[in-house]
Amino acid sequence: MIAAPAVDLRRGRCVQLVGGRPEDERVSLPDPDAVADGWWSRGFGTLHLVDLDAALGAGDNFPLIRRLLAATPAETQVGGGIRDDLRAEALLEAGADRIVVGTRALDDPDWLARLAGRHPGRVMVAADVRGGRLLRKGWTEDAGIAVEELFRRLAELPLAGVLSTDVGREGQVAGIDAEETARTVRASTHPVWISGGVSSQDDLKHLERSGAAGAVLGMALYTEMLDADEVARRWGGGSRDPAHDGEGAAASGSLTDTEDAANGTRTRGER
Ligand code: AMZ
Repeated sequence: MIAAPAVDLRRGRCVQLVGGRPEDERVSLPDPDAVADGWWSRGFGTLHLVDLDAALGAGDNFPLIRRLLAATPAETQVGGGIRDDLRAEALLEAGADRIVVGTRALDDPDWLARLAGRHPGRVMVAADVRGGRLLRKGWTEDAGIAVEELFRRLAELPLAGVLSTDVGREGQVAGIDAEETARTVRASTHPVWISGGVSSQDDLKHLERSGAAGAVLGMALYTEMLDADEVARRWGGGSRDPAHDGEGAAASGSLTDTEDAANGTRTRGER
């Protein structure tokens, strides 16, 4: 299992919201480039980027995302406001390893099938859930479909995975619903990433035992409730030990990196 730090972007800053509500912004950092660099250098090999303005239909952070994708050696998944081919293709061309689609994937199964068919293994579907119901448009509207039904619809598509976010727990640092997340992992034929409320190493161990492919970490990392170095060592998906760098790069298939043991910095290799 991989743990990926969330880099949620709003008005050019890296933020953390509680429950996805823009008025409840608890973390706001002015330099997302430095944040992304920081997670990589602490040992996280995958970053989860979200354009909150685009998800909420209030502008976007596309130039910033393009810059982050160009600069980071990390594997990346990007979501938020991907509702047409233009934006989906632009993000993939800009270097996103995977794109995460929510609203349009729920509204338009044919569009999703075509997108996934063109980019097998590079599209994830976001299942943003509150009380068993799926939400759309920045978590502001009920999508009118149940999670199980969505998973049934997705079963045959060549997706990279599904990302299940427990909206009610997002930003609360109160832990996951262990039973519910295990049920979600079992319900999908695709690799399942879990997001929302992941706050402790016990949560991560539980998700790993349940068979989750990944966990997205937000508030618990930014508030240092989770020890980033410990988490990265076990679940970062890369190793800061130079002896393992070649191995990790080969396994991920998308990056080669080297670490200068003398000064502890990583240099970017070919993607
Ligand atoms: O915090 C929010 N209000 C929020 C958020 N984090 N709203 C949407 N999102 C994320 C979803 C998913 O990864 O978790 O944006 C993505 C979906 O966006 P869209 O535009 O495809 O529905």
